[in-house]
Amino acid sequence: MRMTRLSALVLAAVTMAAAAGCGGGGGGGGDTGASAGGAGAGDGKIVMGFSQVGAESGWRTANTKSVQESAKAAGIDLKFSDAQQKQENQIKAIRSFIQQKVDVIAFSPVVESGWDTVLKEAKAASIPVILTDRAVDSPDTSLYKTFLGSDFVEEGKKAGQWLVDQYKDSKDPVKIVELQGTTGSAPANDRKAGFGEVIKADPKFEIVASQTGDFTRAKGKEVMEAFLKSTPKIDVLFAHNDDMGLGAIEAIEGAGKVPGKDIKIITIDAVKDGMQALADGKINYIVECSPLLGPQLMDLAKKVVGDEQVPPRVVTEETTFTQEQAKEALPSRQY
Ligand code: GZL
Repeated sequence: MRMTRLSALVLAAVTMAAAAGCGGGGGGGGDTGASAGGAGAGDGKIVMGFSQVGAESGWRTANTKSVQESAKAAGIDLKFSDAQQKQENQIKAIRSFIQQKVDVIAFSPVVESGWDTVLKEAKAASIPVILTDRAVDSPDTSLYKTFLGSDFVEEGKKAGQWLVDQYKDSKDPVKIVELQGTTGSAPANDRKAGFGEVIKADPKFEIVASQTGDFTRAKGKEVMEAFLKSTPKIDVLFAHNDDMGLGAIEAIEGAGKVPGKDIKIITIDAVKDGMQALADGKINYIVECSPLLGPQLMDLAKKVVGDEQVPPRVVTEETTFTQEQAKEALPSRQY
């Protein structure tokens, strides 16, 4: 029987559809969610679930912009969640990404501990996880493919070394107050450790007060006001990020003192507002912590989804700035 043209076309269409369904190349990708487009994107695009800490600082805003712009440029479908600095919101977001069968999960853990259970759920669902910006303290490193971010201990050491160099010819006591980042976060723990390790070499350095300002300008101002009331003599402020340092500057000026002169200030990040204060002489030294992690994150995601090997640790490149260097660098700063 001669097959009519219509029957032949119908048969061809049915055959092609069946082949596509078996290959799992499109949406669904079976129940592992591991193939491209695992979250039903249907268009073969990688789907990334990203849980962001929040919007607490200029650094975070720049980091979010970098991730979102890089996902778009990489053709990655980004499902973005802002946790408002709450761990329970990040855990909820990760569980939601697992339910949606995304191809890869990336997140910046607001604190180091308490992630094993939800990361084991992602592993059981065969969804690879990338840590970005901050680390977790889980001993089971099989729970994530790689950690992309700064070496916060090194950042703290750079801050401490500048202080040691500044006071190398002085014998007088140097009274330091410290504004710590978010309690329990990797940057707060490690910056404190690195700074303390360097300054302990000389007993003239003493941290007379240390408290969290939660990486925000408002809290940094509030805690610095308390330090100024309770601490008779302050020579130096070490703030774990620019935003807390900028809040502290408001408190110092409110107390009738000159920031950068009466109280030397060292901060970490090098966001635009911090660099401006450095150039204006209100901050004395800034250790850079780059938020521009987006491009590297998307490259790592493509490799991880493609089952390619990735290094377990990717450390971001960063430098330091004096007041003079800030004046030169400001015009070309991206964030
Ligand atoms: C560091 C990042 C920190 C920044 C803060 O990588 O996690 O969080 O230093 C930000 O500005 O809030």
